[in-house]
Amino acid sequence: MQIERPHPKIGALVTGVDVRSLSDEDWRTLYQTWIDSIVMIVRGQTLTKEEFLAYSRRFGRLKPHRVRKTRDPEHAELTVMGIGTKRADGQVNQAIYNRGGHWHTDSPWDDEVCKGTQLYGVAIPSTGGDTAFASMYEAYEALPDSLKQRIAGLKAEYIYGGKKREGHDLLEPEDRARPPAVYPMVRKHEESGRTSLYANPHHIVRIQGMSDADSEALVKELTPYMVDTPAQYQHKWQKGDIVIWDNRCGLHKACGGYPIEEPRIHWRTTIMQDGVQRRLAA
Ligand SMILES: O=C(O)CCC(=O)C(=O)O
Ligand SMILES: [Fe+2]
Repeated sequence: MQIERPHPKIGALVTGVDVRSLSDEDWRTLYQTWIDSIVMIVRGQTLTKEEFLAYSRRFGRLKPHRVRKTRDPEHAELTVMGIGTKRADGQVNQAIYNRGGHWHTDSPWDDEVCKGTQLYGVAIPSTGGDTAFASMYEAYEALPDSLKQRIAGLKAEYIYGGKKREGHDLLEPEDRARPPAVYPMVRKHEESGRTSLYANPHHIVRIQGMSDADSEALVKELTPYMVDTPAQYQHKWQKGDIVIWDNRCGLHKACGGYPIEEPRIHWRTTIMQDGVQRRLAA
């Protein structure tokens, strides 16, 4: 097994391993590499859905995604991304084509902490379709002390799609009115012990205890620290890549820009963190 870390702050590329037959030592190394690098690519895999699920489960408890429409019919814990980018009338279905196309963390709207997300590249377009990642440890580090003090102790509320309810047509009607989940804006990672900024510009609805205008202004002030950090990695997919990212300390976005007539298909699992309190808005 070889591990490359081209950027010291974010990203690791693992080659020369088959995740179906890992030694205990290689598994421990992989897990720690992921915690250290925020986003880890394991290249060159050939997996069935069951094998992908079994490997994903090693990282933690899997949860079926709130978007029921894109769950695999036989495996609720597996979401199939990228099916149906074109509507019957030939128009682009933006909710599918552009899914994840904003800087965000996954499932901040869930009352349970979402530890990680794992994608397996099934069909990769010839150009475009990258996924970008940014370190929220570095975003926090870069904040001026005055801003660090202003956000200390603040909590924010999140719902699926944020204020604009983007992507709500992917949700079933009964899932559209769920209460917001609450997350501290400065968080200590439960495994690395490091501090990161958690503000997720896409799914946020408000910062608690602030007027809408003040809350919006503060998120606007924080956003450049999150999205312009030099601690970024842009992944160019290859078929057979498994990419896992840590939602507790990173943002990501789908970069789009791939030909609509070419398939871009990923299998996806959502990995939850146990032993942390549920976080519903009071
Ligand atoms: O398709 C991508 O590149 C990322 C999609 C995404 O944001 C997700 O699966 O959570
Ligand atoms: Fe995402």
